[in-house]
Amino acid sequence: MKFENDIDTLISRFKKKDKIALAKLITIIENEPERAHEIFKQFEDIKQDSYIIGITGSPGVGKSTLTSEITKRLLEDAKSVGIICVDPSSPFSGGAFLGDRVRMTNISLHQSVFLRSLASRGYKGGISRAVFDISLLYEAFGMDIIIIETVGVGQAEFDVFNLAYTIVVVLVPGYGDAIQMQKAGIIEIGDIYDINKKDLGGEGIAVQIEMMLDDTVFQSGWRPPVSMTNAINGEGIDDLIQNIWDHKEHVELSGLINEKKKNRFKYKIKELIYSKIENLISKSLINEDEINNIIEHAIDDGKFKIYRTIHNKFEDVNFEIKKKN
Ligand SMILES: Nc1nc2c(ncn2[C@@H]2O[C@H](COP(=O)(O)OP(=O)(O)OP(=O)(O)O)[C@@H](O)[C@H]2O)c(=O)[nH]1
Ligand SMILES: [Mg+2]
Repeated sequence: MKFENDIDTLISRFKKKDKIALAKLITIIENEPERAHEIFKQFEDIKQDSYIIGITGSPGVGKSTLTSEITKRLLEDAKSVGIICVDPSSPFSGGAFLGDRVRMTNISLHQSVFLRSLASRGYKGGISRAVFDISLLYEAFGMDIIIIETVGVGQAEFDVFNLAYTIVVVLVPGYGDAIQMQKAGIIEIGDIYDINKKDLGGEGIAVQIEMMLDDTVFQSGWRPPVSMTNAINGEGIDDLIQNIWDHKEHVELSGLINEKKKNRFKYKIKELIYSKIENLISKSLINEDEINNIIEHAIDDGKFKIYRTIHNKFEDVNFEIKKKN
């Protein structure tokens, strides 16, 4: 089959570090996740482990600018870098997608850098499936470092962080009350906090975070450090990178890295099962059209009658899941 050959040709070009082949394989994996295994089975002899860094924070805090500054420094150290930007076209940041492109174009032209932007919706098997598979491709390509940028709102983006080894949470001055951050759950996921746009202040929020960290018990023995950066002129970036290396060392020396690696796959397996179940449900129980049909009647029939409709429809539903041996 022609397509088979295409994959074979792409893979042999990929193994010679052809970035166009990498781009094409990513596209195949994005659009046809069920084919990913055909690609990955040809990489079984590859041992490369990339170190995976997640950078998260509200829209517009400077994640992309930081990512490109960090990448520039990594290139000076002769490291190769694969970048995945999730949801750069977020409606909150209006047009940031273009901004990402402009900011990141310079670095992404470099032979040792590859950048892929993903919208957070519209992927079969979900966004984290796509991010997981693309990160595997980057590893096979031989990237030393992988950076995943996400806006960290919504479950899908949070899930992405099961996939990274070091998570940098980026905040900016004026972001508001630290309690709000705690409520948003963002404070719990950081291994490192970075207050960007220090040219606009930021001492206040730094103190708040330090106080919050003082009140927290860290079972892993790692207390997240807090750095302050100006991503535009590069101030503080070296400190931030040092914090990343310190955390990497902690994760590696404590053996946590193996837990994190296992966790990536545990997460992957669960996700696969859930997506199979979801497929099964929408194929054989109820699809989007039927759901729309039911809610369409909710307005005419009244909100209480819909309870009866739903009850009647699903009362006798029973599932039997059989496992193939
Ligand atoms: N004053 C100041 N502006 C900054 C700094 N870092 C980034 N910016 C600006 O903040 C804006 C947003 O930067 P991005 O890097 O696109 O932010 P982001 O977090 O990637 O944004 P999204 O991907 O849309 O969530 C841009 O106009 C940057 O030039 C900084 O340290 N100081
Ligand atoms: Mg961005």
